[in-house]
Amino acid sequence: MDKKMINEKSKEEQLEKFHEDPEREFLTTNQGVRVNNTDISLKAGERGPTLLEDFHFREKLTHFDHERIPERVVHARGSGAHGFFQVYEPMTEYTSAKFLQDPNKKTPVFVRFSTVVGFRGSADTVRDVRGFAVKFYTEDGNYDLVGNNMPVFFIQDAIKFPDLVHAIKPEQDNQIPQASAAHDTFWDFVSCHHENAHMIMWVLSDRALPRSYRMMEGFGVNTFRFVNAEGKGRFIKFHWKPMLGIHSLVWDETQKIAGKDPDFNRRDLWDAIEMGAYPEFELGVQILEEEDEFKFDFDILDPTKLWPEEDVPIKWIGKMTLDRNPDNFFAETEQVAFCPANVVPGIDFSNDPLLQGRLFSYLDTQLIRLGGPNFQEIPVNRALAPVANNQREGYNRMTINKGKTSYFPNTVGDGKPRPASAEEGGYVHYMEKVEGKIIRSRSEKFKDFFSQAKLFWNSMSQPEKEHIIEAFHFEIGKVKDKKIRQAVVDMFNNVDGDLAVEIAKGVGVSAPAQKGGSPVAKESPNLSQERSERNVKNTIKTRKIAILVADGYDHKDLSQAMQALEAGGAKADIISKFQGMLKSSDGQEIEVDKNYRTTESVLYDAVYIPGGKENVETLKKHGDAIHFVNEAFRHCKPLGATGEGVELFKAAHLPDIKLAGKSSADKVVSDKGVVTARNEGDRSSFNESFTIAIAQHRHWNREKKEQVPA
Ligand code: HDE
Repeated sequence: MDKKMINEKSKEEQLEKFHEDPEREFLTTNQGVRVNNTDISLKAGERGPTLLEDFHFREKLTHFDHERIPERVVHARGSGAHGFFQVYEPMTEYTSAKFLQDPNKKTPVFVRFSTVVGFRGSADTVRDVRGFAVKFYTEDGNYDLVGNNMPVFFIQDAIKFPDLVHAIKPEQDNQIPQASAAHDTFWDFVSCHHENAHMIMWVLSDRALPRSYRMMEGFGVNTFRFVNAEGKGRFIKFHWKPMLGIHSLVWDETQKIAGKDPDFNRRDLWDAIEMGAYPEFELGVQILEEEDEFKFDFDILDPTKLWPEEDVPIKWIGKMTLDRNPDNFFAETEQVAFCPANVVPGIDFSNDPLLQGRLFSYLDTQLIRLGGPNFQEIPVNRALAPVANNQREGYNRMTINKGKTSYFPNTVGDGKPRPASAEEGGYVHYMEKVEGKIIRSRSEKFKDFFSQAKLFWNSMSQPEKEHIIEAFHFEIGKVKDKKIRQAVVDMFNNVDGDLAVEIAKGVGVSAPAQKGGSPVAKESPNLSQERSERNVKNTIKTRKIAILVADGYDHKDLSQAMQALEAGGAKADIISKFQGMLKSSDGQEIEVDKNYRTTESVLYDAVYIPGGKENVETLKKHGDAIHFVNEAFRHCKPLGATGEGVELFKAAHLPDIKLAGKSSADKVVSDKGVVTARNEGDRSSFNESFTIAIAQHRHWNREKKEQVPA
């Protein structure tokens, strides 16, 4: 492919060459021979043994027997999507990377989102870090930005990674528990490594329970470098910001979804792209001049630290749009191979000791996972930039290298392919001056484990703090060994004394003898999802709304609400006791999308009940409908009802909620995310208020929700 011709369609066109046509009429063997029977094996007599000469039978079974490859050591469970990236303005001052120069250029990307701990078939909504890996197919070669949805990491040095992963994965004797950190070995590891403290705060926060892959931030975590054409380098950190805002599920809900729809996040990503609601993320960079390297009270090479935005602002430099689902999960999402060492001219590494280890590990793991050194020839991994070198042979080599030479320098092959100078686009490593004794040690600033954990804690809103305490109660409550529980309480006493007391209260061990805590008083509100100024809370785009209906519903109510929801880009489902058609009070009909057996309130963002006397009388008798409303209320979701629909909320006994009464003075009542209107004239202002409530996502101010029987 001509380097200059790369556009957002280039990768799709390259992949097309490898597509098999599903329309083909005849079944064949792998040799292209038409098969005449694929149901009955060849036998010696009707009741006799199967014959070895049945080549089709043997080939079919042999292929099947070899269909599995090892899952990823970590990040085994994931979902992928194709898309493109566009920079906002030339970044020439900072980097020579070509895909960051021309705002008219659309560089194809493939993204894989993942959980970390669970096996390939585990549930999506577990408490975990999410992977956020992006492969840019640039004209200079592939660039992989292999990040997570949290800006820091557990450990400071890659040499500890096998210990961390062994501790957090299911325990080695009985392989329990699946996709969960809530067990002895993990918390034993944590309490033996206080450098985990900051990351644990993130993992126990709502960040670990994203509502959608489309609604979470992404971070490059490690410190990288931008290098411009003059060779000037600057330290950078990468950020991704979701255009739909940053939203989470609540813990109880995630547990239920894990059973009701273990593919929740995968389905959400797939459906959004199929619907044409393409997920979008802005790419941001924090840029730090080299002379400022030692300006901070943390070491900028320490991956357990973030750069507070108040000190180093984020510059938003471009946007990524995901607009195409993969054609084949295995071929693309499973076989894609990311590697932080895949960089292009203009992007370089730092001496972050975690990054340095990562630069080795990814290529190494692909060699076994994808069966040898030729995995970059797998279609999804192929560069769009031309590839030419003297690497040859190995398992499954696809390229047929022509000519005689496979060495350099040569005269036989006209000296080609030859190294390129910097001007010709050759990658030149950043010329950093390095000096030091060979030593196993880290710099002094790496040893401050608690300041940023406290910064994170200070930055949380009250409900977010409560969620973190509840998460500690779950995670540490599951630890059998009291010694470990106590060690965790004592460890977090170094972060915040009150937090340690609250943790101890829930897990049956002593509060610390002396209340401790880090002296840090600073806050960084953008670390909070609730307080972040860049969180988007003015759209209901792609939110899922459950509408509970029975025969005799008020047609006008229902159609007006549906119109308003759909106009805002939300997706409404009609839910009833049985699937089939429902009749309104004036004889209109509507088709039911789901019955109470096939869906649940946990799968929706909000619930709406239309009017209609008969409708509501029936709903009141359905335990499922009452439970649906109660559960949504308990999970702090927006609820809306019009006309007689308000009666269902009364029957559900929502504590301390003001509902619209019959007097016209009441009009639309919006109380803690519960929006109600009785009179017909108030429908449009109801729709407006309900939309605002949905855009808020969750209403944490329902103090008495614990009294709800859901
Ligand atoms: Fe990874 N990581 N990692 N990691 N990582 C892998 O590579 C590793 C780390 C991340 O969707 C593995 O192909 C080491 C931080 C993502 O395919 C493996 C260390 C961050 C993915 C590996 C880390 C990540 C991986 C397993 C510590 C955020 C999934 C399979 C030094 C910046 C990519 C594979 C995908 C996958 C090694 C820490 C992100 C074993 C040694 C920090 C998103 O190579």
